[in-house]
Amino acid sequence: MTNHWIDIKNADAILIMGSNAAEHHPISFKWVLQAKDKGATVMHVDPKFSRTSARSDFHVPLRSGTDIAFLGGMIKYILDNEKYFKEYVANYTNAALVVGKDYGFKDGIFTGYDPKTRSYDKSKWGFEMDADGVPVRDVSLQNPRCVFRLMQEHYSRYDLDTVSATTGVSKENLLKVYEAFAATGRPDKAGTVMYALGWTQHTVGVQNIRSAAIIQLLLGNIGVAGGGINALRGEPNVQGSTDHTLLYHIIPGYMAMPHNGWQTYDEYIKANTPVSNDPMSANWWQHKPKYFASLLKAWYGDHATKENGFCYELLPKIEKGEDYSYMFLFDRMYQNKIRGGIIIGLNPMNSVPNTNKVRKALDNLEWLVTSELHHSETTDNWHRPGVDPKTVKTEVFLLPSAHRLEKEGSVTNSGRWLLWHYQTIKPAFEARSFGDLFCGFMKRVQALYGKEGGTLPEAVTWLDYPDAYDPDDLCQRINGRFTADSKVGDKLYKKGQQVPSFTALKDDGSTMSLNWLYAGSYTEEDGNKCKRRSTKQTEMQANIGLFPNWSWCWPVNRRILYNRASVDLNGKPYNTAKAVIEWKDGKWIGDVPDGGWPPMASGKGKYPFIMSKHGLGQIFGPGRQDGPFSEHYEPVETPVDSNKFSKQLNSPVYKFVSSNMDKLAKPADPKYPIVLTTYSLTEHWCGGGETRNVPNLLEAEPQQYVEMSPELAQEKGIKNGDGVIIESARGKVEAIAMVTVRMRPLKVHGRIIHEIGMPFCFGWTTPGTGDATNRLTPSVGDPNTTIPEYKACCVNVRKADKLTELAT
Ligand SMILES: Nc1nc2c(c(=O)[nH]1)N[C@H]1C(S)=C(S)[C@@H](COP(=O)(O)OP(=O)(O)OC[C@H]3O[C@@H](n4cnc5c(=O)[nH]c(N)nc54)[C@H](O)[C@@H]3O)O[C@H]1N2
Ligand SMILES: Nc1nc2c(c(=O)[nH]1)N[C@H]1C(S)=C(S)[C@@H](COP(=O)(O)OP(=O)(O)OC[C@H]3O[C@@H](n4cnc5c(=O)[nH]c(N)nc54)[C@H](O)[C@@H]3O)O[C@H]1N2
Ligand SMILES: [Mo]
Repeated sequence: MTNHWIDIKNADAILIMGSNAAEHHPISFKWVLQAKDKGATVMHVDPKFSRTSARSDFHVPLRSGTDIAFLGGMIKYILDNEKYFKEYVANYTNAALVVGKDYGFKDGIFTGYDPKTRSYDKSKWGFEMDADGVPVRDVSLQNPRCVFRLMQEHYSRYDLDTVSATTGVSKENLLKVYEAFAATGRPDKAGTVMYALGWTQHTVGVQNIRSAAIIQLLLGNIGVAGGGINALRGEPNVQGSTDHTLLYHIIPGYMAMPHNGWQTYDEYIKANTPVSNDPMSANWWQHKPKYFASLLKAWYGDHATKENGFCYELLPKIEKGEDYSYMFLFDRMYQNKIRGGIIIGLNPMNSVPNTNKVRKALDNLEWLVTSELHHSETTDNWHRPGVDPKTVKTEVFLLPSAHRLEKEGSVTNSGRWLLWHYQTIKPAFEARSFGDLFCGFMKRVQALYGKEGGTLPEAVTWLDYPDAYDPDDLCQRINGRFTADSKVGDKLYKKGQQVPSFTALKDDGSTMSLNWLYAGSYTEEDGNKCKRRSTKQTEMQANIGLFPNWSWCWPVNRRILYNRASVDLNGKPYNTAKAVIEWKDGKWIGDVPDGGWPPMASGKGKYPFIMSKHGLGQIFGPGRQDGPFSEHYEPVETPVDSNKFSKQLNSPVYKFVSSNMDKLAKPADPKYPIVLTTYSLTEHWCGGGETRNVPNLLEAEPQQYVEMSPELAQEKGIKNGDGVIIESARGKVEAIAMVTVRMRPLKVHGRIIHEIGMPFCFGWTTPGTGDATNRLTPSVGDPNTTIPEYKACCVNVRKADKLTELAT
């Protein structure tokens, strides 16, 4: 989230799109309803009517996978009707920058596309630079090559008729949302966007969010109270796990994963440290070497020195351009290229797409280590239905895990707040927390490498790994310490003391930190700030509910990111009634500003979007794999055979794996004419591995079902409660028909398209409940993130003669 949970109450308009916030993020809804009570308009744009829709002012159904068409139409509406916040757009976004001559867009493809590699050469999307290497700007927005004009041209195709025919949303409904949300393009109004998987789980997932970013920048809604782009994060600590990187392509603090193209420390630093010649741009990532060197110091301790590149060369490096995310990992496993693995804290045999394939892939492992609370479809894959256990060679180790109530540590919520999670009771018997398990495990691996050597043993033996898991010590290391006596301002810090902030981190080896973004969370002065529970705040802070002394949030306890965009060039808040910061008597008051520079009018200020190279909000986003502007493409499996916006049907760069089990339906395939979307349930948790073992939750939602409209049910001769079979190009799933007006038939390309919806929480280890919905979904993903397209694929549905998976 750019903002935080409480801040939602400050919104004048709330667009909930691609999330079922009331059911899956109930904490958010307390604040949504407070805003609504004060007059905010709450809108839910979603294929399915849910409890979120019920509490919104209105629900607008759309066809899954058409959000860019919907949002592109909103961009056009804002531009045509001059609803945008002109001063903000000109001063704080890159609308005024002039784009280089190489950029162009034709027939649905941006310049720089290579059909052989299915990828773009992003250097074609650069800005024009002046003689000093500073981007050329035209704040009058008249230059025909400036971002503003190119955006106008790009989205001119997104007229109401075309958008309506693509999305299945009536023109009246489109206008209802556009008008209500665009009304926040005034300095004294704010609109917020709340999204989750309905936007991300698509082959155009990142561009869905880019569309929202463009809208929010046009309306001046970033950096302000009640505004922002707010990702409602999923698993309880998914924000923390992203920050500390349970991902293959980044390392803690959002720095790139080393690959074989960067063999030395210097090569890594050169490739990853952006340079800006613009004196107005803070270009914050110029400090990356300090954060990276401190991270290496935290990993390799005294072994890491400036002379040996802080042991950079010991780090394992991925192959440049390779994808190591689930879809690709399981594909490698399917191809017999992986011998063993550790799967802890997830149940991929239920939650990964094309489950029939991944279940088979897992059979190829010689050994598998799991740690669980229960038996799951993953731990027990070797004796799944239809498989003779004697034919499966995998040796499975199932270690008992401590439950979260038996663990202690920090949890980071969607608003980037760090909260301390206290242990309630000690783990029973041999159950261990992940930290405990891994400390013991790594110590043994280190001892083995110490004794037996091997290839590059120092990579393991030199790691500064704690002897035992101690969450308090780990939080201190995450914050970072001085590794030599150091001075910050007038204050002397001793070696071993905590760094006060990331501004104290150095690239000379005198500091270590496991995550620069968390520096400041555990200091000498204040101790562990995750534990802070003070409601003390100034009147200005209380006015918008900042609560700066309750927990701590990254970065530097800034509660609203990019908040210098909430003030004018003189530092005066655009919206005085809900000011976030203000320049008063020579200093900033309110929230922690994005850098302490004086206001821009002083001539000594900096642009507010300090994390982007040019300091400006990116309406034109040249860093993405699939284009600098968003563009509607159909999902990879689509019920239509053309794209009304261009000749290009699907994203030209979406990711996929191909094997004999990765079949896809053809566009408008008559065998699979119905759109399927999938989602979580209030009563279960994700793949259900945990909640199916909780009797009262299972009683509340006992069986696999499929939601379908009465119109579709009638067409197919299906009655509410009937057993049905849903079939895709990859598999079949049994379900009970839930015939409901919550799903609506939609008029798309001049004909009726049906969409159905299914939860994905049921699995065979809980007898009679049904089995994985993901046996239907395809292994295709977003080109930037490889998140699978769980939210849109094509299927058919028919009445079942007999059910085998479901108890009747
Ligand atoms: N009770 C409960 N809470 C949970 C979870 C749980 O399993 N149970 N899971 C947690 C996790 S890990 C996560 S990631 C989050 C998920 O939170 P959400 O993303 O809110 O949940 P989902 O149910 O996956 O999907 C959200 C909505 O997207 C809609 N949708 C589907 N396709 C599209 C589309 O193309 N466009 C648009 N606009 N909408 C679409 C669905 O109809 C659904 O209403 O919830 C978290 N909270
Ligand atoms: N079709 C479809 N598929 C989806 C999605 C969708 O919307 N549609 N959503 C996707 C999303 S957003 C997510 S996050 C994934 C979730 O996918 P998974 O992460 O695979 O699902 P969970 O059911 O949360 O699995 C967690 C497992 O960990 C166990 N567990 C719980 N606590 C602990 C613990 O403290 N220690 C250990 N060792 N184990 C524990 C539980 O018993 C459970 O078996 O699913 C994805 N898959
Ligand atoms: Mo999630």
